[in-house]
Amino acid sequence: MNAQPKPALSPTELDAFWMPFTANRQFKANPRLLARADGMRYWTVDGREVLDAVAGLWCVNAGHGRREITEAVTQQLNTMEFAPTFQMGHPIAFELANRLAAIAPPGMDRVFFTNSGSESVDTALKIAIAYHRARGAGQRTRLIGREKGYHGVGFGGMSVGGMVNNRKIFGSSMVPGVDHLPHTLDLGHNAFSRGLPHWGAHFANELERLIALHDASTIAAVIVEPISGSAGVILPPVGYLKRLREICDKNDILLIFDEVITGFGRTGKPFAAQSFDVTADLMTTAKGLTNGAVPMGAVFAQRKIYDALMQGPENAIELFHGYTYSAHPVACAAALATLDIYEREGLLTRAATLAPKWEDAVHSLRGTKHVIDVRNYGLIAAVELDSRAGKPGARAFDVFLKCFERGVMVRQTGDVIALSPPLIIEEKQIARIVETLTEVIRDTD
Ligand code: PXG
Repeated sequence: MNAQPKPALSPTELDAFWMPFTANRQFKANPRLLARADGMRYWTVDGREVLDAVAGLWCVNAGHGRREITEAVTQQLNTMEFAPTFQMGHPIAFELANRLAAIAPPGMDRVFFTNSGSESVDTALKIAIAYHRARGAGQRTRLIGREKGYHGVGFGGMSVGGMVNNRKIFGSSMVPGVDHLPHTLDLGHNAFSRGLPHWGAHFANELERLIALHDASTIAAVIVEPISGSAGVILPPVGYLKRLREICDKNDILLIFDEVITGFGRTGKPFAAQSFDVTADLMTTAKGLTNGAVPMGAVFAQRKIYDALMQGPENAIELFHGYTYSAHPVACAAALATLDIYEREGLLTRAATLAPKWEDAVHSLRGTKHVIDVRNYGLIAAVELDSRAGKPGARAFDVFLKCFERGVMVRQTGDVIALSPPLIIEEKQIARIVETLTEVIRDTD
């Protein structure tokens, strides 16, 4: 099926939209415009088909154009387009929270709704601080993130994040009292590991060093992505997350897993916490929650956290936090329809079934010119290229462009090509992605 070609936009028509995380001038000189999507594919405005190897931006886990979601959203818009959730409620918000609690890691059965991953992160950080205060430990306000971490772009998420370009120009505006663990990427020890690397669990012990420096009594929470996405797919060494959990437990520090990209089936279980058998105290999600169809995020909390905050007079608001669009009815309808699809089609565990084929396919890139590492887990992979002298990121950007020209959409970050296809992917499409990538890398200087 071909999309109807649409007239191209003239250069001046591209001016007004200040594009996010984009080289605006470069893009506008040679725009890549998408017009339509279905299943595993996009079509460009000029009708060219592009295989989606990144689920949009790690969010369209059930593939594009899911009619059930469209219908649920349409029906909700026709019934009640908006309802407040401050001192009011609407039934499907409660239904969705219950459905999410049922697939969550053990004990995480309280759900706070947001509209994005960034809002989920800032919400979780605030809940962590409020929790300690409610228990009489109001001095626990320090937050610990990790180098190369990405937790969105709010002030809280930026501060605990560890990607230099996202931080350096806002340096003096960071949330105070934040420190960072070292990242766990080490090509010297772990290049071309299949699945989780076996070397590096000891990086978790750095948390003890930070505790010795700041004292546990000042630390509210540690936030990490179980698998980092934006920094170029960094996997936790075997035993690393368990060790973090132990140190947090010993010191009464909350552990927050940022599962914005790992949530909803990406790792082969509903959440990475379940794949790695480590449960956090708070868990941030977004993206796959609605299959990307409507913006929505959700923070999952252990019941003990919710209960600790349910104190004071009954008429008192317990947590002064929330968004006009928390549990927006249209987003709730999209999320419920999405969960129905995930469950009916077994998508929350399909990545585990496909993972061995995916792993073999992506590791076939080992030995290709420029390739210095391949990393994978579930339906995630990264191919790291050596950088051109003095031009970090340039080679991978060329690869990204050429893949797009040859009909495959990948993501580039630094000199890493990241892959995170919709969970409905078929084996022949895995082969197509890897063949295209191999050819393109071979053809790139
Ligand atoms: N936490 C994590 C772990 C994320 O990956 C966010 C928070 C922020 O979510 P919002 O919805 O506010 O953007 C993210 C977002 C990429 C890529 O290609 C990753 C994200 C966004 C855009 C691109 O790796 N992650």
